[in-house]
Order: sequence, then C-alpha cells, then structure tokens
Amino acid sequence: MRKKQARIPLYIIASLLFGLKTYIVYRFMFNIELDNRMQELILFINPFVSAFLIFAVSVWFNKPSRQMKYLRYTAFIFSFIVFANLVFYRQFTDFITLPQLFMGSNMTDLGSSILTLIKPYDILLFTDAAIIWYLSKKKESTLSVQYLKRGKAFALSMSLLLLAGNFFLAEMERPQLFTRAFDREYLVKNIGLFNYHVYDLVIHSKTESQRVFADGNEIPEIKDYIEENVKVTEKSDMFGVAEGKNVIFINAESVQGFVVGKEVNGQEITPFLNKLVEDEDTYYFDNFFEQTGQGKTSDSEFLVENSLYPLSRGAVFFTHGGNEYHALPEILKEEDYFSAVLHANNKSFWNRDGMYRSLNLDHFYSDEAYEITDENSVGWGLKDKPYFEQSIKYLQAMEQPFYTKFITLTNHFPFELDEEDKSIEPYDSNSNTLNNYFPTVRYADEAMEEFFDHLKQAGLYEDSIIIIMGDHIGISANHNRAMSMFLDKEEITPYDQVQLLKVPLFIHIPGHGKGETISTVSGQIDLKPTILSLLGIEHKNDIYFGNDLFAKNRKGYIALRNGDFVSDDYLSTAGMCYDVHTGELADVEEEATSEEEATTGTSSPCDEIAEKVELELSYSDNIIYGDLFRFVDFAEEKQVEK
Ligand code: GP9
Ligand code: MN
Repeated sequence: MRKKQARIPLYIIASLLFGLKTYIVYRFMFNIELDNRMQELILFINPFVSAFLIFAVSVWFNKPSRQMKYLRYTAFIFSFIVFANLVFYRQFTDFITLPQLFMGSNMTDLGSSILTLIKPYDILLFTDAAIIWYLSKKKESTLSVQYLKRGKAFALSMSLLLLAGNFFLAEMERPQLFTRAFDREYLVKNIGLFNYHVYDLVIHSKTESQRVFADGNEIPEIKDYIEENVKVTEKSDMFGVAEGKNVIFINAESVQGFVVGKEVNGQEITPFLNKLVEDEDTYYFDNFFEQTGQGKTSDSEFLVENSLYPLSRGAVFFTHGGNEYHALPEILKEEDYFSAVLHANNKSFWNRDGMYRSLNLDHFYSDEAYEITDENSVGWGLKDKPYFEQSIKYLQAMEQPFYTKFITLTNHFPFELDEEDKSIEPYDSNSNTLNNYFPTVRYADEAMEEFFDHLKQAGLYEDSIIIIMGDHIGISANHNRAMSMFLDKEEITPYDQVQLLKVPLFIHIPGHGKGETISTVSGQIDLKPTILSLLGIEHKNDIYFGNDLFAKNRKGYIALRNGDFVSDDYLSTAGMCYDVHTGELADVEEEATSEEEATTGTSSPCDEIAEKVELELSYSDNIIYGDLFRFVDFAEEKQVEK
C-alpha cells in the first residue's frame, strides 16, 4: 500500500502560480495607477481570487485525467487572455472590450503593428502554464485528488467567499463600482482582468439583445411627440448671432449654483464668475439644472452633445458608447467646424475615447497631450491653471472655426488643494467635504479667469463664444447639515434638495453687449439646440429633447433623470408637488377628472407634466437601448429639407 502523504492538489498550486504571474503583470507590465495602500492590497488579492475561481472548477471532474486536462488547458487559455490584453494595452493603454474585439477598427489598427508589440520576454507569461502542464502530465497520480462531496463543497464555498470578499473590498474602495465607475482600469484594478471580462460580456449581451430586437418603427412616434411637445416653433432673436465663431465650452467640474454671488469667511467664493454675471457680453442662467445620472461628468457631456437624456442606471458613455448618435461634433463638421475635447485625464475614463468616436469628435487631447508632474498635480491630476495654460498651444494650432470642450479637474471630490493654491480659507462645519469645497471652487474660478486672459493674449477671444457650465453637484445630500448651516436654513427639505441641483451656466459672447440674467427654468438638455441656434444652424428633422435657451415658447419644464421635474410653476420630487416659487406644497385639486383619479380621489397639478416627463425619458431611453439612430438617415433628411 502506498504511504499516505499530505497532498496539495494541483488546482491549489495552479492558483498560486497563476495568481502570482497575473499579479506581476498587473503591477509591472500594465500601467495601473495605485493611489493608496488599500488599492495595493486589492490589486494583490484579486489575481489569486480569480485564479482560484478558475482552477477550483476542476474538482467537479471525477476522472483524474479530466481534472488534469482541464487545468492544463485553462492555464494556457487564461495565460493567453492576459497576453492578448497586454499586447492590446501596449498599443492602446486600455483593456480589451468585446465590442472592440468584434467590430472596432482598433483591432485592424492593431493587426499591422502586432509584431512590434510582442516582446521576446512575453514568453515568460506562459511559465506558470508550462509548469502546470508539466505537473499535470508527470505528477497526475500525486496531484490529482478524488474529491468527495466535502472537497467539492469546500472548493465552491471558498470560491464564492473569496469572490465576495474581493467585491466587498472593491466596493469599499470605490463605492458603486459596477454602476458608477465605469472605467476599465478601475474595474481591472479592483476585480481583476477575468471578472472584468465577464462583466463586459454581461453588459455587452444585455445591450446587444435590446439592440437586436429594435427595428426603428418607433421613430415616427418619437418624432411626432417631439414636433408637438418639444420643438419651439419660432427661431429666437439670438439665431445666428455667433455665426462662424469658435465655440469654447468649459465643463466646470462640480461647480454648483449656490456658490455664485456668495461669500465664505467674508470672502467672495467666485469673484470671476460674479463679474461675469454683471458683464454686458454675458448671459447668466440662474435657474439652470443639471440632469445627470450615475455617469456624472460623462452624463453631462452626453446631455450637451446630444440633447438626449443619460440612462437611469450606469453611464451611457460606457454602456452605449458604440451607438449611432447625431451629436454636435457631427452636425458641426457638416458646417466645416473642427471639434476637440481637451481633458487631462486617462482617455479611457468613462470610456471617453470610445464615445467620442461615436460622437464623431475630430480629436481628443487626453493626459498624453499634457506635461503632468507631481508639482503641477493635485487630487485627480493636473491642476486647472497649468491645464489651461498648456491647452492654449493646441487651440492656437487648431483649424478654425472650432468647437472645443474643456473639462476641469481640480474641483473634484474630495476637493484637495495645495496650500500655495488656496486663496480663501475653508469653511468651518462638521463636513470637511463642504469646508474644502470653497477653496477649490475658488481655484477653478481663478483658473477660468486666467484662461480668458490666455485666450485674449492668443488672439482667440474675439472670434469665439465661451460657455461655462457646472457639470453636476459637488456636495451631496450626505452633507445636508453643513449645507443648511451655510445656507442659513433650518433644514434641507426635498424641495431644497432639487433646488440645489442648479449649476451655473454662462454664455459669453465678446462684443455682444446685451447680456443679462435669465431665470426661466432650463437645463443641460437645452445646450445642443442653443449652440446650434447661436451659430445659425438649422436642422429641422433632428431628434432631441431640449429647447433653445433664448426661444420664447420653450416647453416650460426640466426633467430630472429620476423622473422628478421643475417647471415654470411646479417642482415635483419624492411624489410631492410643490409650488416652485414658494416651496409650499401645491394644492391638490379636489375634483377627480379621470378614471384613475376617480379611484384615488385626488389629482395633483403636477400630473400633466409628470406624464410628459415619463414619456420623454422613456423615448430617450428607447433611442439609446435600441440604438435607434442607426435607422435614421439624418443627412438625407437634411437634404430633403433644403
Ligand atoms: C474624470 C472627470 C471626473 O475624467 O471627468 O469625473 P466625475 O467623477 O466627475 O464623473
Ligand atoms: Mn464631474
């Protein structure tokens, strides 16, 4: 009889070897940014968790030879996945996604240069697979185990436990990782390459199936709705005032409306923006709402470029970055505009690179276009002042007219700022977030002022219009106590919470002289039609949900992504209908007029708009989920129109 010895099953050995290899690749071959110890820890753990998940499956094969075969082949296949991602990464600084693999032109680009991307030492990536292969052949008898129920249960529960532990840590490090932070680097960093691929596969099949079943027959209904309920019937007086001018759009990170005109510790928070409010060349919209969902900055970009709503779950930039759109860059290209986004962050963040291709953007100046050092960075990266300064050379070299978007970064949660950049002192409350918000807003304000000066010096100012928009709120409801103290209110009610979604919007037209403050209810959905109208571009058959901000007969309400809305008269949130001017609950109409109301006995003055809001949001969702614009030939329709 053979001596009974303690045997380590091959799947455990394989998990350790493969886990270690993957960790080395993550750490030293991909350029993954690690900001703190926790991230280091997660990055170290997740390769082993994934490896265990993969190899522990072998316990379900009863025959030792099958077990061994499974381990051999999976070790090679998964090593190949790591290798393929590495080669792809060397070219694109990004991880492979399924849409890219199947239909992107990325892969064809890669095709020609693939040999230059493979290094001789890449063969080492298969070391573990080779060892596993060897052991599985030579040591089958010692390393294979006849698993009893207990062994199987152990492997399965261990797999699930490790996975749950990994996800828990990841969620702690990056809350709402799966729904909010759709950056591929974040996903890989937190849950590993393989779980990321599974996630990508799930998202991809879900969106693909919705796309597959769509046939575009809903388009006429949507168009009718828009004709009747959305589009303004008359051109505004501002139509064409900026014809042929450059458009410089500043997406001001987390700048919220409540700071404009306010002071902290006796100091103005936004002296430059305050000056703009009074400026005769500037229109200031003080009743302008952000309408973003979980996609935050990217959602605000989506709203501006398309005048469609972002999605209620996830970031549309990520989930539907490959759709057909009919966005500003595409329309402006027909008018010989050159379009670019300048943003000093990783190009795959929010899948910007993917979405920008779909929007037909001509060029994206991402972090690679900037000189970023420890000295000129804080928090999320390059500080706004050097960012604007370094951007000017690109603007100067750009073909005119251009449509450019600048996205600032310094005023991003958690609002870090170097001492030397602090012009005002933090606030003093129980919320450090709110306290530190003011100095970073002030920094952004100064950076924008400097940018205006750069534009003047570069001779670009006169021929441009400059739009500044806050992308979304910076201070969430978690800081309501501190916020109510700052606003000198007893509490922040649901009504106030919606009012806090206001972000500033400035439209600055050098030499115009007729600027004023406009207080009609408006939102990010309105920018596309507004910009087109200012530039004197008409596109009667375009499909969108906003209105020209300067038009007289606007639709009169702004839908928020969660179905809440603000109208000229009412504000609807959390199932309540308020008088928008007083903040008091609006009177419930006693007399029931419809069947449904007859059963509940009441109807609210908000009902009529609420219905429209719901319909509008669902039309917009259907356009995105079904990728319906692939059934519309906007160019042809424009021809017919002429
Ligand atoms: C990142 C920047 C911030 O590039 O746009 O994104 P956010 O977290 O505000 O959506
Ligand atoms: Mn943002």
